[in-house]
Amino acid sequence: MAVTTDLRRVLDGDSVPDGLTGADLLELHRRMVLLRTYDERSVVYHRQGRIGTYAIFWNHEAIQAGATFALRDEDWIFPSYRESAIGLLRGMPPATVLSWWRGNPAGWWNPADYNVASICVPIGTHVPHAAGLAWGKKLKGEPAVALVFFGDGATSEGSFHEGANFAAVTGAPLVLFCNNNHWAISTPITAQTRAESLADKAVGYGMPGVRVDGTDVLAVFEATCEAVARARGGDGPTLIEAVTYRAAPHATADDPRAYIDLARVEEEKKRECVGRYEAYLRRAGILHDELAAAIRAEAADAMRAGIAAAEAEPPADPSLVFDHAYVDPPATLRSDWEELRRILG
Ligand SMILES: Cc1ncc(C[n+]2csc(CCOP(=O)(O)OP(=O)(O)O)c2C)c(N)n1
Ligand SMILES: [Mg+2]
Repeated sequence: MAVTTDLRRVLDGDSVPDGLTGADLLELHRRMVLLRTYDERSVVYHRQGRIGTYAIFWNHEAIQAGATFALRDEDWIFPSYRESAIGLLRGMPPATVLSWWRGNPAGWWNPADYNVASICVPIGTHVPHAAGLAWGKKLKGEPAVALVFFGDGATSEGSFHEGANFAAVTGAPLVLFCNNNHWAISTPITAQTRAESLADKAVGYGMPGVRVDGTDVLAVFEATCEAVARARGGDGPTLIEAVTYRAAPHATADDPRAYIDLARVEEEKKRECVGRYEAYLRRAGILHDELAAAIRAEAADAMRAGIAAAEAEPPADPSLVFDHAYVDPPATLRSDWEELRRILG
């Protein structure tokens, strides 16, 4: 039985992955700080009633920044709700993502503008979409690859299996990126699977499976580079399992004290990914106090401008809920809409 339990790590030493310059190392830090700031501000905005329910990704910034740094602009990203702000790393304004969480149409983007697919809330249903897009790129002879993010819980869904198998048999240039944060809301990984590692599931599809420390941004980057090179070189998909721990509630609507081991959460927070990488950069003499403060201030300014722009958007027209549901709306939908319009005055 294949058991892939070794975790790939880079940050604990002082080596630098091949091909990364000092400027690249700093850019990775800037991206992680932007994501961290987005996430922490979003929790505050939620508490202030300025955005709706929000899926927190604190301590998952290394996964998101590290994996996408291995991509080219023509490569596609398929996010789940956990990677809602991934578009920021492709130049999407914070106001767009904040508008999405405000339920405002200003938050809908054209995926082709950024090569970032819509945020997927149903668990795993975007895996076949990503496999299909990647296969299409191969059929057209275009060099682009697709990378799809999903969680440990998604590996129990049919869509994950269908997408993984489809990508394998078609040799699609796809990276299947699993964030194993040990929880699917209140379901622990021990109740999710009897497999010792999620990476081992790759064996069943005939693709490589690798396991990486998901709080080590350079290890995530390296592992993703290898998977992307395989995909682009015509050798098909790879499954990456990034091992992390969910150090925040599932979302702002969740209270994990009912099920989580709070001592473990505190332990995990001590190794949180942004601080670990910052310490590495300081050891290497690349980051110092003044620069770190400037990077944080830049991210905070972007968020302040973002929420102001999102709040300046006109409120959504309620008819939108009805407009996009059916090509040929049934009569009952029309009467529902007329009733709502009467109520709204
Ligand atoms: C098809 C489907 N079933 C159930 C849900 C409800 N649900 C929302 S989040 C979640 C847990 C998913 O856990 P995981 O895949 O580990 O991702 P994480 O939230 O940890 O990032 C579930 C079951 C859903 N959104 N979609
Ligand atoms: Mg999970």
